[in-house]
Amino acid sequence: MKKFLITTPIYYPNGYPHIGHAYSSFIADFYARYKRLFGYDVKFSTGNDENSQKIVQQAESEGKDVMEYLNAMGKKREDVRQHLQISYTDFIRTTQENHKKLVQEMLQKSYNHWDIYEGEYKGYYCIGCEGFKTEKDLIPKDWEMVCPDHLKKPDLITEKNRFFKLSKYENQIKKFYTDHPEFLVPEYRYNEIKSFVNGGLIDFSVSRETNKFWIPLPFDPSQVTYVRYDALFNYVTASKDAWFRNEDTEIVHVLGKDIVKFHGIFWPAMLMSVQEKLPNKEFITGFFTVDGQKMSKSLGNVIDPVKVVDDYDRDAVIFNLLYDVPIGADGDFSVERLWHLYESMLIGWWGNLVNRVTSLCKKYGITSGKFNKQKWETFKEDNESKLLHYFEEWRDNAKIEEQYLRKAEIKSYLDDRYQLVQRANEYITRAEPRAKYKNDDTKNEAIADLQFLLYIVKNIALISAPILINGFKKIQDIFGNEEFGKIDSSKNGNEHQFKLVFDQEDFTVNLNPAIIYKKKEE
Ligand code: ME8
Repeated sequence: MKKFLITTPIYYPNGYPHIGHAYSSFIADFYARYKRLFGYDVKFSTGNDENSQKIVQQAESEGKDVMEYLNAMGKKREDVRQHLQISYTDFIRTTQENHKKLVQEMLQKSYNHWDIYEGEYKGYYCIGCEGFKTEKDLIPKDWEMVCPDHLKKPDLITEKNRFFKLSKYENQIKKFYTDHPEFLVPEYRYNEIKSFVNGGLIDFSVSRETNKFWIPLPFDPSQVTYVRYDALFNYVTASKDAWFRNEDTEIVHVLGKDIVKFHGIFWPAMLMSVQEKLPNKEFITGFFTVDGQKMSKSLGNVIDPVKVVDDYDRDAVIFNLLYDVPIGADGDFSVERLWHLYESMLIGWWGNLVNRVTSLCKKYGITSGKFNKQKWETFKEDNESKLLHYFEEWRDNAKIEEQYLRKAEIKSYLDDRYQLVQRANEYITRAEPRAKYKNDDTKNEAIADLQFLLYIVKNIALISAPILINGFKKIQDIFGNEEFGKIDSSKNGNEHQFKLVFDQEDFTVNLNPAIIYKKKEE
């Protein structure tokens, strides 16, 4: 079985996750579910980045013991991700023993390859970024030079550090980029990274002497790893077997534009140094603002994903985030927009279609869905949806991969799916099954149209299975078809079921019509 590993960044647990954190997790979740349905053995890792100075500060400011604080946050975040139905298989906390051990192993390997050396670091360190800064990284504010992201003056430090020889890998990295033209998506981010590398790479610090809480270097226990080094290796901790031992594993990282240099440049070099396999792909997301402003505690505009999922539906939130913004671009989140999309697209188009078709079928005692070649030709006519052309051969995963997934074109996947939904709505309006059913001459035609529409609804629902997961579950209940009811995108091993149901051109139903998305009371 082909193996697939998808990851989210591991988030700093110095606060509660917001809608931006949910965004990257939702994207990874879509991929994990999709790949499971198409027969991959999926590992999906996420977690908390705990070896960070700002966590120590946060715990201290709350008067808590650091480990106690981390345990509470770890539990809270895992609960949030479960609440959002993120189908991860591994939740990594970087204070866990196997991670520490692995990081030490990796450091030792790089050290043995002469890639880590001692030096003195004199310069700025921004705790917000957990990163070293040069003068040219800073911007002026109130007569001081500050970090552009955190608007705080970084600490000026002088200390003994160990450095990683990034410069040694410059040519190898360039070659890797040439050999893997689609490694980083979207392309404009890849171009930025390439031109950064063309500007010349300088070695970076991987350890500090200050904090005794972090992971000691095996070859110099007076030093502890710098968080950017240890955090990246969480991906290996999560998947040691799949990653290390299986050359065929497809590895995909999802991350935000804020950490693209670490993932696009440092990470490949670190892996080259320890002679491990490199990821196949990195999807770089943009950032969300809220009502046009950066999310911040002081502005009080931080969106809690749990609350919006409870207020609307998980399907509405994921749909809003992925439908409105192509992967890579920045976006804006607003509750008005969420409400609008929920009402118009989920309830108006999709929910209504399912309800119209299944209620009429139930009313007229129809107990089967049927494909019909002639009706299919009418349905297809003038339809622009690319998905339509793949609809007939949906099980040909390669085409969908090629068209949508390879370049993270999730927005167009949803757009094209919506064209099918619209088409089906138009079809039922034009077919006038209610009127035709009343007339003996046209009654059979009405029945055939509705049977055909049941087939269409079934397959559009299957296309939505990895994304509109709550609606999908409800449709499974409505259909009352045993095989259909068994499909579950949160678990490996469903592919036979999925194919079987997709291919069913004549199937029985035991309809139990219900509303899939409830109107929200204002
Ligand atoms: O950087 N819009 O953790 P972090 C969209 N621990 N996505 C957002 C976002 C927003 N407004 N805000 C955050 C770290 N994100 C490190 C990562 S990985 C080895 C170490 C998402 O808690 C986005 O994916 O600051 C970003 O890369 C990630 O959260 C950063 O989370």
